[in-house]
Amino acid sequence: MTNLILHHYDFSNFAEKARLMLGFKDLAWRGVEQPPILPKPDLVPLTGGYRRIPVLQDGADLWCDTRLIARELERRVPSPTLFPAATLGAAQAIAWWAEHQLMRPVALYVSGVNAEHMPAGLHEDRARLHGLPPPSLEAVRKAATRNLHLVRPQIAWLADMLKDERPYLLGDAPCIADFSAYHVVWFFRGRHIDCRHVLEPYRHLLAWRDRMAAIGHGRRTDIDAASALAEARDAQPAAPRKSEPQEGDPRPGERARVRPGDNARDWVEGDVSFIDAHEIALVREDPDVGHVAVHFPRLGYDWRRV
Ligand SMILES: N[C@@H](CCC(=O)N[C@@H](CS)C(=O)NCC(=O)O)C(=O)O
Repeated sequence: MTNLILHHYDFSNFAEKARLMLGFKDLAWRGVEQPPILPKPDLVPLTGGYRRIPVLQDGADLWCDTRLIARELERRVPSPTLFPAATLGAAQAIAWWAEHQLMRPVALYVSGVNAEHMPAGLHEDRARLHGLPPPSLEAVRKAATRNLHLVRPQIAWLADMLKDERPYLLGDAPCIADFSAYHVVWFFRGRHIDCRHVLEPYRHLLAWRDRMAAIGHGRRTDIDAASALAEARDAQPAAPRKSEPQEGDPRPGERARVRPGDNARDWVEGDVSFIDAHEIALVREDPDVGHVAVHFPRLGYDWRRV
């Protein structure tokens, strides 16, 4: 019996990163299928407004964002490590680039090619997320070609990293750089129209992709959302570790709100229960699930005192 629950949906690439990290750590976990667009009535009571996928749950603790999920899994299962000391700086810089520069043009390219085959409402939902009006199918389709020109040179960078036949981006073992780049490459399989031909010129890249896929998803079973909500309701947030606030940070017990620093508009509000240079956790009370602790990474997120 495992306590870990992953809120995800099958075609989410960030969820694929989380599933693969769970496999790398040889963990058993339970999956809850969440909708890919709003409303998300079985997720928002847990997170207090954070809507992205995936979210990791253990009882009344929720970890938002795969960057923090990676750290939490590493804390629980240090070996094999996602963060080898020798390549830590390069690995995190590559991970940040892959998810913050490479991912969006890949998403727009693949979604554009598959414009007619995406789930109903997805284009509108994502446009709203970016503060844009609903796009026409024609506009979504046109974005594919424009973004392919941004995708190609960056895919070539990845291929160049692997040209000397090293098994993984930074050496003999997979690290966080591989997981963060892999899920972007995974997305090329598209939904209906396969986009993997873009990768075909790169033999070593394809071999790396297959090695990463072979890591697998660990031991997965599926449960329904009601069971996950009940587990949160029946639990209390775990006792927090000792906080190490930086200058200007809110202290444990202070009220604060947090949201992703890019285009998300919904703040999550609560009492700070833990804070250090990497993580901020807020305890909030929800009418459906009682007290829950919602953990966010620091980098890429904004916070305000309330
Ligand atoms: N930085 C986040 C990004 C997560 C993300 O953007 N996930 C996409 C799905 S792959 C998402 O949730 N999009 C909006 C939505 O599904 O509501 C992470 O690493 O978890």
